[in-house]
Amino acid sequence: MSEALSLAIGQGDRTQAITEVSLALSAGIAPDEILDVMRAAMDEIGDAFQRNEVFVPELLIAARAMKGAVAVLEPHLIEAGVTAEHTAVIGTVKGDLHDVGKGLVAMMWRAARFEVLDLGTDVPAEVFAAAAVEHEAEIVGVSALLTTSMREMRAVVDAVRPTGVPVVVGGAPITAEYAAEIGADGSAPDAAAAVVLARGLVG
Ligand code: B1M
Repeated sequence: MSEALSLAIGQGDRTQAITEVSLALSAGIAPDEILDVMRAAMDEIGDAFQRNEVFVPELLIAARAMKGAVAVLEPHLIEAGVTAEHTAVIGTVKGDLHDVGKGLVAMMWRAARFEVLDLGTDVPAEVFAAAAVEHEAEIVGVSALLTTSMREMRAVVDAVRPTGVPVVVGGAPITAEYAAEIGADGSAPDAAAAVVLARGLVG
């Protein structure tokens, strides 16, 4: 499974990626194991991009294939029929269009019984703050994948602070030190850790 799925993501073949995920699920492979294969494939294409071996269109179609395949996995990762116990708002900062990792965090939070309002990408700080109030959120999640856009996180923390809702941050360039520096209430290196963090903050 892993080679064919990895290849399908790398080549941006959404249909094949979906087929491979369905086959892997039918073969009884654990959903989180399947997800690990897809994440590794995305890392590979990111590295190839850095070496100038692939370009933005290839990244884009790889992300589209990944999102299609994640949609097939989602119901298997989320317990059927669970009722939400907490509320959260999540989004990617202004100036940043990366949404695959943010989508995974949203999905894992839903699986952990959070009702999640996903604001999408390129979200201004004041929109996070307004949504936190409007949806009576217990936590605000902020994602950034670029060393340039991560600076926007400070604006989000500052905008949300008066609401009293805790803000957690994450994304490839984000460290615990950076989160502390901008006054965030926590950070997580991956979607599974984001669940532990969110649960800890909402009690
Ligand atoms: Co872009 N991109 N990209 N890209 N892209 C990166 C991030 C990059 C590292 C590639 C590289 O050079 N190796 C690089 C950033 C370099 C840097 O800033 N240091 C980069 C660049 C440079 C760019 C552009 C500037 C390229 C250009 O135009 N010249 C441009 C910027 C556009 C913009 O946003 N304004 C750009 C564009 C794009 C596409 C649009 C083509 C596409 C995104 C499509 C989409 O998301 N719908 C894209 C892609 C696909 C990537 C890579 C290849 C893959 C990202 C991804 O989906 N990873 C990426 C390289 C890489 O990551 N290896 C790259 C898989 C995902 C599961 O992981 O998002 O890290 P990730 O999420 C993880 C954790 O980070 C964490 O949990 C997730 C799951 O475990 N996490 C959180 C994320 N958010 C969290 C929030 C939390 C907690 C944890 O709490 C709230």
